[in-house]
Amino acid sequence: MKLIIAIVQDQDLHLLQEDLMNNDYRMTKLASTGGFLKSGNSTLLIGVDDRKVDECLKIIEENCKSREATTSMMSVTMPGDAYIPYPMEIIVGGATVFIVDIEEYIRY
Ligand code: 2BA
Repeated sequence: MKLIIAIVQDQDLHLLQEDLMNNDYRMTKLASTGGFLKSGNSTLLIGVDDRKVDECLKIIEENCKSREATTSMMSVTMPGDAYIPYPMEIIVGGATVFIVDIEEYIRY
């Protein structure tokens, strides 16, 4: 068994969860915050049989889209030590996925 940890954008969450539920996956959704943008995203914990990992990843890939985002966190140093924030375009990936081996799965 594996634990799939998928960090996804909030915009994709609803359809992704629906698709996973329709395909009989069990999951837990955690509200999370990206360390870089410091804005909200969602983390799904999905426990799956080894033979269903590929199918689950396909569902995640199909439902999660990359998007452009602008951040103004960067700054340039000007003479006199003034910091001027400037916008920076970044691409936020559709999903960041970690796959972890599960030693035991118990449901009481
Ligand atoms: P954030 O940390 O808010 O990052 C959002 C996007 O900002 C990233 O998209 C990436 O395009 C950019 N970014 C992040 N750190 C950067 C840096 N040091 N310099 C320049 N650009 C940077 P993704 O890579 O698709 O990541 C989306 C979200 O997935 C992240 O949100 C974070 O919550 C999570 N994540 C990504 N890699 C991770 C990792 N190795 N460990 C834990 N969480 C991760």
